[in-house]
Amino acid sequence: AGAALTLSSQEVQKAGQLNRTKIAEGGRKLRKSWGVSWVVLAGNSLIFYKESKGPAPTAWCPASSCPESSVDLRGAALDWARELSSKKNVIHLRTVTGNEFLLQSDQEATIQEWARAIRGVIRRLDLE
Ligand code: I3P
Repeated sequence: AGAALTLSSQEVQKAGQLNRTKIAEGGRKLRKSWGVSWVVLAGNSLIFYKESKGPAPTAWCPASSCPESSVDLRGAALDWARELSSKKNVIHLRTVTGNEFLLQSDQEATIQEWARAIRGVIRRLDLE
């Protein structure tokens, strides 16, 4: 949880490990490449931290030195992705800029909690 702790200036609503792949960038389809990410929902963003590939593969690298990408949830859309993957428990996130991600967990309850939390942020931003 080191990555989340450095985000003290923003409200961390949820953090955890998920399987993740980006499937579109600016509306252009990408080749799927599933990987494990440390995902943090904070403020108006979903932030992805890559798993460390260094000598201690079980450790998450510090946020300050870790490649990360951040998704602005304003105007985003979240759906279940039953037709976009052969995996189960997959959600599909689309941003206004045409970036699309699939997020997956083997635990149905885990992905349901993430779906609820992300939808909550999207709804809050829709009302602003
Ligand atoms: C892809 C890989 C993905 C799979 C994807 C395949 O093959 O097996 O795991 O997505 O299916 O194309 P490759 O490694 O050769 O790129 P899912 O696991 O989500 O089904 P898709 O082409 O039907 O999206």
